[in-house]
Amino acid sequence: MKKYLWAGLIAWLSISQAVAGEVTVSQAWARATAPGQDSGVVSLRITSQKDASIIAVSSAASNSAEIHSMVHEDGMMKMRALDSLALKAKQEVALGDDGNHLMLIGLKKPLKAGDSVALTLTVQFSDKRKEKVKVKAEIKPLTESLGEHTHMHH
Ligand SMILES: [Cu+2]
Repeated sequence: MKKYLWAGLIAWLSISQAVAGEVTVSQAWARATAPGQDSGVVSLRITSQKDASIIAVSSAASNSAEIHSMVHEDGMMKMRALDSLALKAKQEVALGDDGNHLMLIGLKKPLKAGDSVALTLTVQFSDKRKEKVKVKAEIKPLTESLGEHTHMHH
């Protein structure tokens, strides 16, 4: 009788752990768009407790969302869409730094400072289990140092 109780308790514990979420996102933000700009870059920091990868990004704010890396090609920096981005267990990955960034393509309306933009990251763990991670990125004012991201797409 006691054995069954323990089995039940352990099963319950593992379920509640999965629900608690093994992926945390912090410092999510995007820069406001300039007039005529139809894409935006979201910066964020993400940590997974287990080996995993981001396999998809989506946002209701844009037609599509992609993870890009910057690559040197023919002496020029170009952006390349990644199918997935690896997350090593307990290692923070910064998107928006060192070339990798998250891009909203085909914005349905401009990103305005003070608003926020919601996106969903689909993370898959090495055991094929998936977790959808909701992210709310705060939109910060546009400044002079916009970067080249938005110009290199076209
Ligand atoms: Cu990009």
